Amino acid sequence: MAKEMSRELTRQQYLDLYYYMRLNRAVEENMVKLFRQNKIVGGLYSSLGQEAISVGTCYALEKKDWIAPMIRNIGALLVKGVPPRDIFMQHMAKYDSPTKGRDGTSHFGDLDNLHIVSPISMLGDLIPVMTGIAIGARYLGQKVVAMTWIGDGGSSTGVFHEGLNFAATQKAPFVLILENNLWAYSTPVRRQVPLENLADRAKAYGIDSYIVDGNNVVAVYNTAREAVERASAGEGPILIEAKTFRRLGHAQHDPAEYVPKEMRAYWEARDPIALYEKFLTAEKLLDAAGKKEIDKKLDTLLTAEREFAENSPLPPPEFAEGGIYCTGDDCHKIRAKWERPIAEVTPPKSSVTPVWTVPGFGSGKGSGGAAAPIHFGDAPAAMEKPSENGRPAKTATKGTPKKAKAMSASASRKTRR
Ligand SMILES: Cc1ncc(C[n+]2csc(CCOP(=O)(O)OP(=O)(O)O)c2C)c(N)n1
Ligand SMILES: [Mg+2]
Repeated sequence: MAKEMSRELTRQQYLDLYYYMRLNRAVEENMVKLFRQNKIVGGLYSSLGQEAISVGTCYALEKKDWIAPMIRNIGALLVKGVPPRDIFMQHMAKYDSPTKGRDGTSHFGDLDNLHIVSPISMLGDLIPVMTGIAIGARYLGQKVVAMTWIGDGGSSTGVFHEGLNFAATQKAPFVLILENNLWAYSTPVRRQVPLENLADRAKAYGIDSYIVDGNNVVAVYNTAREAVERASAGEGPILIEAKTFRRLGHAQHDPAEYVPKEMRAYWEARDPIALYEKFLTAEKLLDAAGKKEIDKKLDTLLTAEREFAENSPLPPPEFAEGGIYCTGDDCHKIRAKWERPIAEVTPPKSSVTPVWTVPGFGSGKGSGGAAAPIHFGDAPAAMEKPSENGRPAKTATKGTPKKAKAMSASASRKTRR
């Protein structure tokens, strides 16, 4: 559990968390209306009751940090700075949407400015991708943290385990939020994982984890902030299990009649926004007038954003044939942003002294016929004497009996395995 759940926030931070949770909910409520008017062309997922997780975790990041949201993380997109109109237009496949109408849900990102990687539908795949972002950024000299989210169901995919293990071995500055909302489609978590706490999965990779009440936005924020600071300080990846409940079906088509009534009633009484309003009122951070002001602000904003989205045209048909293949600079201008001298990691600095050479290795037609150096393994080969610096002499093969040479080569292969 988080050590410092009582970390004090500024008044503005408390109010920001409230505003973004309300915005998250209002954007999704607007989309339900659009869906029922047949204006949303793709599937529509809901994070009702889970807003504290998307908002509290993403709010713990800085602008330079990277996220990859999943379907129930619209709140994270909003905190990162995506305008609601982009979310509306994306779902309505409008021409002015980030993907210019090519997608009907939230498969879009912003690599240049907001540092958002587009979601990948294959559950778990974002874990190795975001690990790559984290270690790639470290290589470029950037001090950033990468974050993504996964469900209880998604935590049983193979790539979840491969990815988290890879992140752990690389000590990646990466924070993984596991939203345990008790259901994966119609499968209850207890029927797919023989664990009480999914945070225990972290033990298998030797990384730290936290368990947090996913319906308490301050607890979520404090836990995420601590994890982000630790990952950023080089402690390696951290897993946070946020316990919550999926209040609606998997998507709009699913009435979720398989959810026991008592379970629903228990969680409905723990609505994260209602709980937080109580806290803010008790702490005198919000009163009726303040709440009214936020209601009005949200209403004005979302009316304008929705109107903009509705007035955006659908893409022209001929547009469908473009943008299929990357055509270089006119497709995108992604360039590595070095924040350290490239010379630090490019030859000759980064080259490795050959450990030993094997005659004939790599001496194909195109080569000069010389023995190629072998870089693998730092253990001395069985038939070679270590040199003074502890490494086998580079020229050990010269004058070595044939048999010994063969064994030397096989020893190098063995070391590699
Ligand atoms: C590898 C993979 N398998 C199956 C699916 C289909 N699928 C999409 S969402 C989902 C359920 C996910 O449940 P969970 O991870 O608990 O997330 P939640 O929907 O509860 O947020 C499934 C099976 C998928 N997208 N990817
Ligand atoms: Mg789930």
